[in-house]
Amino acid sequence: MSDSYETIIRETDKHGIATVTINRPQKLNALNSKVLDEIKEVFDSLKKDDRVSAVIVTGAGDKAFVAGADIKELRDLNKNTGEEASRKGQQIFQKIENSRKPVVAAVNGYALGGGAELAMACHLRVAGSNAVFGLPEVGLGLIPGYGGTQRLSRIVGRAKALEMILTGKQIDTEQARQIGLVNSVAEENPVEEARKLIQQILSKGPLAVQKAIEAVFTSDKNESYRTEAALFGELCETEDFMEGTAAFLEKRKPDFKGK
Ligand code: CO8
Repeated sequence: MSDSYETIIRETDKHGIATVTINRPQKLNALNSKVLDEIKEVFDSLKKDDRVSAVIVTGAGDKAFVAGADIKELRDLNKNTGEEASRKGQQIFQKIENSRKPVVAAVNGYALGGGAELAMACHLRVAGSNAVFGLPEVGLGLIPGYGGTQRLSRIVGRAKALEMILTGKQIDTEQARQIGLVNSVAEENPVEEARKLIQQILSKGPLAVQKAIEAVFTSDKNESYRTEAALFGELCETEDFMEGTAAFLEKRKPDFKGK
């Protein structure tokens, strides 16, 4: 079965494993409002679809999983709309995490900023040898705003999370595996590796699998996500944010003033 969206491809195989492919390869699958709306739509529909038992999320093309939120769209945000946009994205990503059907990210290239946050909202992550993870937001005068400050700390621990968030540095597949950001590394195709992992899970008691996911995520608190969104919004009113995003679009180094 295959459904098509404007920026997403949704397919389901005979085992009930759905694949959601973010499909904007010319912009390295960057998350604009349309993509986010369609991620919400597709996860609402997957939840209701009894033929679907598990989901793989991946990116179109051979270069990127998702290279982040669309920086061009970020430029127009102010304090209020920035906070709102962050909350909206957080709520969409929470839909993924709240899925009781296992969701595995198959990371095939750049997973930066919002892209890394999307991968972290999935329950498990499989990476190809060309995967690159990073939270480059501070280089744009921003912070992660789709739950990354919370999820990265939970997945890899606060010290490693802080190091990645404060330096904005990129790490490769092997480094991501070493710190536990990636569950397994695909020799060849990460989608096929994700499928194998899911097949192991689907051979277990389906109700137990659902309850296990629910139990593992039960301690996550909403308040910390609200704080992240409010801080993200505050930064949208700074000169550093205007400079950081302008510098990216003009393909130059930013000149931050701390204002
Ligand atoms: N947004 C918009 N366009 C993008 C993005 C992006 N995040 N990433 C890549 N593109 C575009 C480029 O502008 C380029 O477009 P064009 O061909 O029209 O110039 C095209 O994709 C191809 O990219 P490059 O030419 O840059 O490809 P390279 O191979 O030279 O570089 C990189 C690949 C290193 C991945 C580079 O594209 C890059 O650094 N991208 C941006 C990465 C980044 O900073 N991501 C974080 C964005 S901020 C974020 O995600 C915040 C999340 C929280 C938001 C919360 C509320 C809204």
